[in-house]
Amino acid sequence: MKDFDASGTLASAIDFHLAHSVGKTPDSASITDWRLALSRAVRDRLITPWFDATHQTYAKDRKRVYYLSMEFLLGRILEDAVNNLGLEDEAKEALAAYDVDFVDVVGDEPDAALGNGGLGRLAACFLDSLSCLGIPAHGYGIRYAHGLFRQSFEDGRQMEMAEDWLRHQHNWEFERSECLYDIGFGGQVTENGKSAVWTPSDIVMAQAYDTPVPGWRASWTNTLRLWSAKPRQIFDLDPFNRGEYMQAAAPEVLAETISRVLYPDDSTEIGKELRLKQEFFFTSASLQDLMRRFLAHNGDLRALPSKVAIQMNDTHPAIAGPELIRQLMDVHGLGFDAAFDIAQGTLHYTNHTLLPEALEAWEVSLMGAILPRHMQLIERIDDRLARDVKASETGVNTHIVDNGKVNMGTLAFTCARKVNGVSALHTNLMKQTVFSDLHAVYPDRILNQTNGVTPRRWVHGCNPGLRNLLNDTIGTEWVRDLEQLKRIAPLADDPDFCQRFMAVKQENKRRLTDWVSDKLGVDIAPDAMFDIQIKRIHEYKRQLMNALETAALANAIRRDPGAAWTPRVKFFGGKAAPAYIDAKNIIRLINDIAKSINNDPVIGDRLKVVYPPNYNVSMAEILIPAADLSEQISTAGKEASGTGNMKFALNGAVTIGTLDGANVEIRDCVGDDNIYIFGMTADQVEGAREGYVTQNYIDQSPILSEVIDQIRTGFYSPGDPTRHWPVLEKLLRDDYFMVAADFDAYWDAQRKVDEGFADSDGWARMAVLNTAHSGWFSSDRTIQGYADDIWGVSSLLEDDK
Ligand code: 9GP
Repeated sequence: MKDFDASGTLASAIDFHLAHSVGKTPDSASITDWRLALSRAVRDRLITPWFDATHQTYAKDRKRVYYLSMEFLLGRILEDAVNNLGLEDEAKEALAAYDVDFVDVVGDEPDAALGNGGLGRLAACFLDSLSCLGIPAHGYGIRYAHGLFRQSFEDGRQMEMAEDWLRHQHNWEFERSECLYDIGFGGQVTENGKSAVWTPSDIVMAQAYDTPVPGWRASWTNTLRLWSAKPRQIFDLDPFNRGEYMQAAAPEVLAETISRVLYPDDSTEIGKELRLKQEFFFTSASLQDLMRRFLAHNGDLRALPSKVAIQMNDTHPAIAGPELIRQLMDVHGLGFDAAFDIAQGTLHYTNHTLLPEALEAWEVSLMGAILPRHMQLIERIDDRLARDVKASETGVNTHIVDNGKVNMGTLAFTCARKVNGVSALHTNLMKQTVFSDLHAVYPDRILNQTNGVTPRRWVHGCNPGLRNLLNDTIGTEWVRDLEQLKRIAPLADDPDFCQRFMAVKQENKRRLTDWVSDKLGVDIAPDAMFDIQIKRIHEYKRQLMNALETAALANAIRRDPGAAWTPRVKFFGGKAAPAYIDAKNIIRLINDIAKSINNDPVIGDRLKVVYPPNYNVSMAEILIPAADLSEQISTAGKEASGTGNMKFALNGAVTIGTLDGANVEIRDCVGDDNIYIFGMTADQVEGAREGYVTQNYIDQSPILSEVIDQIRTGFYSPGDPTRHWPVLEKLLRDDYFMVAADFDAYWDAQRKVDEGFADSDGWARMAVLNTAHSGWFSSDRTIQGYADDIWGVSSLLEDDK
């Protein structure tokens, strides 16, 4: 392949782009201008490996992976690319020559917040690992004009503002104005001899934008293709000529609404028409695109499953089943059974939650109105399921269309060759609960792939001190082979190594301390234990339990300030879905508790509470390396996996957690002595439901009772004593996530943590062992598992060995 890097240093490329792409001279350039110039210069370096990977994929005609996801929570891209390409020193030096700080430049980039939380960030880690492993793959998603909302606090209340990541030029993507597909909605289906003809009433176009995704040192580079909705007709000239400008722009507005904004709900779905349109929009465009690519080289549609593996990330792209069948039947002329078999051989489905409210189900009437042809096909797929159910002689009763709703989980399961959960516990619960009937009918379909995180961003990028220590101690291979971290395990008994490891932690804590003082004006002591819970605010994640424990600890300190308290700073971070009132009430309570504690001179530095607004990927990159304690305290059985828990352990934080999701595997890896496990197991949680009375648990716990009374009497909201009653009312009426039942166990575990942290040598040992035994949680391992057990694909890098 021709080398497009051309010659020249990164410095000369930055100079070139500052002038030619940004149109500025160094003396007039702002930080944003420098960022844009650096981004262009770095992107240039990706072109050769990108073309090369594409060329090899076509030349070798091997099976490809298509990862369909409504969300890709990428965060910042520039610094990650610089790291991947090994350009950090060069970039720093080039900018320093103009007195420009690299950290300021990369920090200027807005997060690409095209996701809500764990599911979207997992997809981003998977993209990184697919490239790192050299597996030919495309990510497919939506190019939302506005990502996840920006959060601020006003008097402790969450306020939401539209996010605007595309306001400045977005320098990573390539607009493909020629790559367009029609996406239909509504209309009629007529029978035309053998086949059906769907005539949509509305058509929008999906236009592609491509972002290269480099693997480590760009040895392989895949593509993230995001779809943006465009009108078929720019505007209506007749109304425009009459001066009716709003009406003239109506087609444009209507179309662009589809890709305008990310739905801000995490783990809960609301049956909104626009959401269904978004799902179909990106799924149909992606399937049309991959079929075009496949057909350019293969005449035989039956070969599709041997050349293409499609992964449906949650049920959001579950319409892929009927849509692929529709394309195979209505566009390519296959019969239903042949089309179903091909689709089912090609599609796979990952389930990410068992929470009933998050399992998508669309009204048949809505589905029929928006996608009439698909509704017909869903009924045929349901007949196929009925046939298999009957043949299985299991006596189970399961349908896709039930009670006037299309159950998207059942649809995705029926149309998929393999279905996976995201941690061992979650996969077992899938088999026992939500999918037990389908599991009985298709016993070989469900398997587990425990989630993972990319070590490139989550250690190498965000924790330079640890990166350097690891490089000095075990060499650099751990970046691509995280199991190498095991080699530091024996050093947990080496005081010198432990001291260096904790010096890195201390430096990260100092960085965070400065950041908190700068951004929030709160002074914290870097020697205190940094105890961090960062994730979406949701009742099942139990930030409320953490807040109540914080208030209880403050009471204990006030009672006996002279005791030997282990100083703590409790960090909270996370957004609540704008319509999730109970979660927003919890945010306000946390902020009020923080205000009261932080201003109490009796408590002083023994306890501080910090809740920075607008938690996002970039903030996680500052918080996680500085954590001593990782809070993973969800009600057992409710958190499918978690990935934050893995990032913390990898960066040497010790977990306090329940036996939920991947915490179970973290415990198995790091060992019982290096984690604080408390609370009910998933079985015990279900066992405790019958006859559960919150008040009984409160009555049995003087510590919890005191805090509840304080909240009731307005201790934390003196000017407005009833402010937090809704939180109490919900807790007493419906403590579904069993905060009260687990509270005392949590309190006791926290006191053990206090003792553990006070023993600094013992704590250092635990911290080192957490990092040493986190190799299993690399997303490279996860992706290798998908490649071997689900997709049947292999690395193209292997060919060169
Ligand atoms: O809640 C799960 C989280 O536990 C998991 O780590 C993540 C990635 O698998 O997916 C989350 N699920 C969702 O966001 C919605 O299904």
